[in-house]
Amino acid sequence: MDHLALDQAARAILRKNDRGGYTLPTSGLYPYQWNWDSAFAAWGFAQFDIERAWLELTTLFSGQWPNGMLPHILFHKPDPGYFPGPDVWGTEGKGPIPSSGISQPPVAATFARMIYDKNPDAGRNPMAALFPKLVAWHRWFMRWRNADGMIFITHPWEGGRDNAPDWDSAMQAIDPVGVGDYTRRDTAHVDASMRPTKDDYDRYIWLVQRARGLGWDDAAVAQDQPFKVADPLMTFVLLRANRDLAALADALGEDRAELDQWTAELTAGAEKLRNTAGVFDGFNLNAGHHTGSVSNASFLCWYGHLDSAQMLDELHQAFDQCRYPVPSQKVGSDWFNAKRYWRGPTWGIVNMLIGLGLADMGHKAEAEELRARTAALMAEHGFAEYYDPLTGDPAGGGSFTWTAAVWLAWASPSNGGA
Ligand code: 9WN
Repeated sequence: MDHLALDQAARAILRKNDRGGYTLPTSGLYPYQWNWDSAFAAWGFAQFDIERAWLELTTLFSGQWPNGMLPHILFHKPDPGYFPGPDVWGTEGKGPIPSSGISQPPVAATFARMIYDKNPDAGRNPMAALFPKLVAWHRWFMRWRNADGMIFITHPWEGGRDNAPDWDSAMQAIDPVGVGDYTRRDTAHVDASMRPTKDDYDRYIWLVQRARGLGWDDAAVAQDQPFKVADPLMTFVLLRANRDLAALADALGEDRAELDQWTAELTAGAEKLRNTAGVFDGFNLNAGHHTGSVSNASFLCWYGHLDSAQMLDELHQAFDQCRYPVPSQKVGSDWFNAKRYWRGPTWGIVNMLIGLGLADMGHKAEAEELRARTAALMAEHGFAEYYDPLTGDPAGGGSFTWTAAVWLAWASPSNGGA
């Protein structure tokens, strides 16, 4: 297929997964609206239907809780195909529509800015309405997920990288006693070898039950959850998003002082995520140590506008080791598994964020190399959820919204590259 035919195929995936005001990540495996998936979907739609792009973000924020938290899943319509559903989360009365009780990486402000810049006339009204909601969401992170400028997560699902090795030490410290019987649905859709293990799932559900027992109270969850890990992806993503929100404040004539202060705080905090090897890494707050992992999140430093010669060297190693970088775990590490989700596979969305950061920071050759290899991966292996970084084999769900969006907005030769 040439790239124009692939553009058409990617648009068709977005249209097929469209449920009106929101887009499913993929039908079957993920039958609801997911937070960061929708932000990527909006940026994909913006390449050919700007109105639909704004609608995606507007619908996402229709699920925002009064405390500013924007849930990671909005259960617009019941669907037995996914576990855990609203009955397990037990968040009744917390938000305007049924939802999970945790958030997800705040990429929305960055894409809102890019969509706005594409067509400021079309964007003025929806952006003006979204601006205070984005500020409230970021303020929620700065208040309840902020450890001295490092953004932490209280559940692996909150970080969007469910079974990343960054969480292993914190997960192993949990004894999921009393979690009870439950039936997973994910392994009915996808081969179990590509998904988190039962040990992981027991802890995922146990952590949900525990936060539910705390009444989803922000202070109690932030203080008492045994799982608290500062996350490079979350920190770099919010850092970048605060900067983008400040640029939007200028465009809308709003005050940016608070946003600039957050940017300064997170820039200082991100430095603490550098481990002794010079790699940006998770930090287990309860245990007080880095996790020792070189993940694809480590390479988001440029996206947050921090440069690092060490990370550039790691990136060149990843280019040498993998035909289709960037692996979610370094090839050769004890944790590396080419097919198991966030423990090795390559993810198009993270590649795009890395590529945008590299281009911003003047690493044009690396940005273009990454874009071209990601384009080859998708052209040869379709729009999968994730891929084996060595062979390119597609893994997880197929016809995936955010992968199609990444093709349209970044990887496809049609949009001029990085
Ligand atoms: C749990 C939808 C989501 C992504 C996450 C990804 C995966 C869910 C799951 O799918 O997580 O939220 O059930 O595995 O890890 O990043 O948003 O695509």
